[in-house]
Amino acid sequence: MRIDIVSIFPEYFAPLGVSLIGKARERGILDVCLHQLRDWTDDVHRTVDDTPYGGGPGMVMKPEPWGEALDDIITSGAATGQDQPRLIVPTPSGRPFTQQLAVELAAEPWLVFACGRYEGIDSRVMAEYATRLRVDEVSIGDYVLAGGEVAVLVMIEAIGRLLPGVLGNADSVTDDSFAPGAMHNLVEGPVYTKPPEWRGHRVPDVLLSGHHGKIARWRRDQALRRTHANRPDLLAALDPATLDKHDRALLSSLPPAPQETASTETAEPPPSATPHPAPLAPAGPASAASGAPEPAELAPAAPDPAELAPAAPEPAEPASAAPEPADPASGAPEPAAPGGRPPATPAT
Ligand code: JD8
Repeated sequence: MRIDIVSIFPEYFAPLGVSLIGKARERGILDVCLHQLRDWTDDVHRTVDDTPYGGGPGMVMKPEPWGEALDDIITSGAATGQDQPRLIVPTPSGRPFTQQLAVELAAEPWLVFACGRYEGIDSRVMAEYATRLRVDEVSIGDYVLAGGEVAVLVMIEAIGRLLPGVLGNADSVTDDSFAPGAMHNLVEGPVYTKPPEWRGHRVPDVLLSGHHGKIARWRRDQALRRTHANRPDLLAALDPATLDKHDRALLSSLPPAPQETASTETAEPPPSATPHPAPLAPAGPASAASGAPEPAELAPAAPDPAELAPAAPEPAEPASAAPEPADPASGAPEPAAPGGRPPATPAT
């Protein structure tokens, strides 16, 4: 698969040189081409934004640099024998990016991602390319980002791991929570590894029992409890035909109307902000519900005060004239932190 990304911050995509996606690129499964949108401007300031027609806060990305950039990129692919790409434009007003869409996009030979900033891209860009390509405006979730770059990282990780040869057989894609399979429409339960006791926390005995039937049943119970606690929306959408007698008995033993989700269709606020009791939830850090702060409210229609508002019609973000960076597949090692702590580099 070929992926082109157009952004005023191509440095944002350094993580694509690392881990699963970095390896897929080394193996030639994935070809990622980064492009600096400002390379398709012709003024000395490399201007990509202008004031919004109709007034209002912030700035809008001008159509001309996008047109020049996308025309060149599409032509370059056609020259290398590729067909027309699909154009993906992240925006909070787009259609939801789901596992189903990730699967669909993973089957495409060529994707182009257009990363907006400021108040977004002049809508005529999407209208123009929709006459030639399949264009999807897509949202990764109900919260407000400052631009499309992080959304594209999310989508490429979800798509990239579905490409043939990217995951080992041990990580088979087929048992994903949202993939078609046994735990269809349920989130996964807790997982454990050695040692059998850590800081006084025991691994549930059933997992050490070697009784495969009991283990499968216990795991399904845990998945149902967690789905009930954290994702009542998924539970409500469950096909009752996929529930056995034991499932139904378990679910009816759980308290009704658990905590609020991040759903935007909530008409009225919950009667109490108190976290639900979850009397049967497993103890320990596996319970993501406890202590979690309230999710930020989605307010995409309101002007975003968090956004850096430019005082003048100049770029709000510094016009880094940096050329597109070479793929930093391996950075310099982190310096050791004082106090003998290991560096705060997450393992992959
Ligand atoms: C692209 C500009 C910020 C958008 C004013 C400040 C996706 N799930 C998602 N949340 N936010 C985005 C997203 C936000 C973006 C851009 C994606 C380009 N912004 C603007 C309009 C309202 N804010 C996203 N996918």
